[in-house]
Amino acid sequence: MSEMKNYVEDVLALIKKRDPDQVEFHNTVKEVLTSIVPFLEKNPKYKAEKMLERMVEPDRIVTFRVAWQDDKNVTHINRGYRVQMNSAIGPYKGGLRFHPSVNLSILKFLAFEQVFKNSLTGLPIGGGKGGSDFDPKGKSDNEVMRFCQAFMTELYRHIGPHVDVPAGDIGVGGREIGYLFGQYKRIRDAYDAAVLTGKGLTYGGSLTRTEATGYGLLYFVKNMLDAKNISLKDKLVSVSGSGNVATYAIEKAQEFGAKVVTCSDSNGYIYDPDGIDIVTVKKIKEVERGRISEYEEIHPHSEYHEGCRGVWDVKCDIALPCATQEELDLESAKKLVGNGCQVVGEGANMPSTLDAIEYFLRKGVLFAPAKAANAGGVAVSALEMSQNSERLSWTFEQVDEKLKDIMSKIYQNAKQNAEEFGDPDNLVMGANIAGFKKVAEAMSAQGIV
Ligand code: NDP
Ligand code: 2IT
Repeated sequence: MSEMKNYVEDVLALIKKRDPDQVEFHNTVKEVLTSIVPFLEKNPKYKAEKMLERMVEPDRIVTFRVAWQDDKNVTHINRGYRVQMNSAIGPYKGGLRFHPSVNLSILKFLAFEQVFKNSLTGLPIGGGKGGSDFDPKGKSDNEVMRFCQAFMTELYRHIGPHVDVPAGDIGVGGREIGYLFGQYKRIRDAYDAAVLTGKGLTYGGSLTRTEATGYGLLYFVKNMLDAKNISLKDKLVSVSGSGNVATYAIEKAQEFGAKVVTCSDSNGYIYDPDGIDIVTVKKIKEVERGRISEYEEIHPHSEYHEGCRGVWDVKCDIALPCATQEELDLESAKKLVGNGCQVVGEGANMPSTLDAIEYFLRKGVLFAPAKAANAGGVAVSALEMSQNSERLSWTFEQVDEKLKDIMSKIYQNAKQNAEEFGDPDNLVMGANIAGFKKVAEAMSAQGIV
């Protein structure tokens, strides 16, 4: 084994020894580190500087108690977290996730991904992630508000426009950001607009932020397909999820002329042979906060199937996993490829398992990895921070143009690095090297920290 492969293996062994239960974190670190070996071989100084050991250890982790009362005055206790992973190139930046599955392993994996994703955007943002095991499902608006206020009552002391800027993720959308912002403002007694992104348009939010991740995913996939002279027009697309990312991925895929035939939630999936009706999805999920099974009642020709993994059994040309981590395993990957799928674009964070990614690459599937393909959301978050600093609001078209440009640059950067390091279609390696390079250079320049 080469010296750098050994180095990577040693660091992977170290994180497993330190935190044996953090499987999601181990998986994402393995994906990144094993793919940057060719870069490390050309830049041996990073081994001498113990760069990998430094990068896998968060700057700091905050965990705290969140006590709140439901509408019946019953007290509940949840756990809150913020993982401040790396601030080499800017203030910590990354979403908050409210979901019962949230734990330190999941947040460390998300924060680690975020560091390199944010680096790829070309904008000055470091990486972090946070959240809680609170489940917003079935809670009243008032309960969500009280939870958000209790959460921010502790979080506020750890964040700030130049320190750490949270945003949304699973279970945290415009409603939650509004309640969080209100509480921050009340405690600080100052209007620090850029302390959170994904804000409402009436109080410092950016146009296009809601659409940015889904639209950005399609801009990235289009760049990847254009380079191969493949058109999105009339392609059959399977999307998983029906939340923020999935909704706007479906909308943009349809604008590009593709036919999206599926969407899903954690209970099951919809197959609509006529193409998913995005107005219905928005009505069910954004307005009524309902379940995707209701789609079938409105469109009786469609089919609802229990079990979300079945979504990958549907024949498609392009698969866009936009729900959650490790939702697409090797078995699903084999089904997709067996049914003729040639393109995978990751809207969610780490939706494909490591063996699924390896299989896609081996089979010549054009694969757009999450940290590059879904970076549009955080990129527009950074543009929201810029607008807040300027005290100006840009138009939808202005922000959308910048988003397109950023996604195209991310694609080119990943592609160039894939070519330079000898595996031209391997955008996993290309994106990881491109993202790593900037953070490593910045850390190196700042001394031993
Ligand atoms: P939302 O909360 O808006 O939607 C999440 C969707 O995924 C819902 O349809 C949800 O279904 C489904 N889902 C959640 N957990 C599971 C699960 N365990 N199994 C199956 N389905 C599940 O979140 P987002 O759309 O914002 O986030 C989706 C993904 O995209 C996440 O991986 C997130 O980290 C990533 N992402 C988000 C960005 C953003 O700007 N929002 C930016 C970049 C990445 P249900 O209603 O049943 O829970
Ligand atoms: O995973 C992600 O990039 C996000 N959830 C968006 C983070 C942000 O700060 O906008």
